[in-house]
Amino acid sequence: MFTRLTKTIGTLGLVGLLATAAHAENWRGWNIHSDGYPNTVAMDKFAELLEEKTGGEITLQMFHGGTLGNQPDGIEQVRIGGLEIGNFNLGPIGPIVPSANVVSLPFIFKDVDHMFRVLESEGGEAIAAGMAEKGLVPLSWFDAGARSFYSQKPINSPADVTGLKVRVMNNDLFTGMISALGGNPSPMAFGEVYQALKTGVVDGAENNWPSYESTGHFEVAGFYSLSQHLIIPECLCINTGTYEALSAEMKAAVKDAAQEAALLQRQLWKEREAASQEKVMAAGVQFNEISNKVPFQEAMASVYEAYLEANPDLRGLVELIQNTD
Ligand code: BDP
Repeated sequence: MFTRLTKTIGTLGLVGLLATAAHAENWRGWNIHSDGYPNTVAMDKFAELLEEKTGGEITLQMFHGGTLGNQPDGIEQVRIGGLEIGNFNLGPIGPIVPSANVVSLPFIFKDVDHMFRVLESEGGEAIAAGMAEKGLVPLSWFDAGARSFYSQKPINSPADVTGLKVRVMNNDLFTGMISALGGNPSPMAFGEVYQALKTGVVDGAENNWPSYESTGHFEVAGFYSLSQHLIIPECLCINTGTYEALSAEMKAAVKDAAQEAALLQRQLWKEREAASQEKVMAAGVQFNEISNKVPFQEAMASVYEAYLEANPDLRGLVELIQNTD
């Protein structure tokens, strides 16, 4: 009896060990971009580093190209824990997290470096805290350059936007922005924009050089006007509950992997921005610098007013960004 019990305990011990090994977590991650895009490469690198740094305790299967649904759905999935990981633009996160929406105010950042300086300051902490409360912990920040308008004619002043149907990401700040320029905003999923431009459902859209190129939008909207009206960061985000359930050691490993992936993304981003611009220009895209952006900036007063009216407590954050060098 005694021997049998010892044996049983021995077997249970082994089973216990196996159970621990099999207890490894398998995460799933959302990404909208196609193969070779800086974010896609960086997310694959993140998966690799995650496994390495957690000693195989955590693995991640990435789903690229928006195969797990459009961006608002992906955000919702990570928020509720249906998925653990996502690379998201803060544009469509803004409607859920008012503090994170500050980065979607047109012309709020002077340039990408200014944006990163803010993210690394207390401004970034306020944004991250707001996101974590709503289910999304940003583990690191990606570069998404500056977004500019493109259509079938050059845009040099707000008057050129008057009457144009322009696709925007889902966020009232962006519909407000187009309306303030006299255009007709059309919020739409990223994957639908090519057809919409091609069939004339919209006259124009706005994005950075790499997305303008990777989606083929340049084939159907051949004038790129350098308005650089939005400089919005992206996050490598994790579901808050998933992150909070980790040990301190695992949290550090996950965070490390995300930081390293972000450094890679930022480096690849710079290279891709130049390569994408070169590619579309070689394909015949006409590109114009906008010599005077002030009328565009001035037209945004109503967008800022609406944001501050809805979020009076965030005036300090807006001013902090405006006062950061
Ligand atoms: C790209 C972002 C992607 C957005 C897309 C869009 O990287 O997250 O979904 O723009 O315009 O630049 O929807």
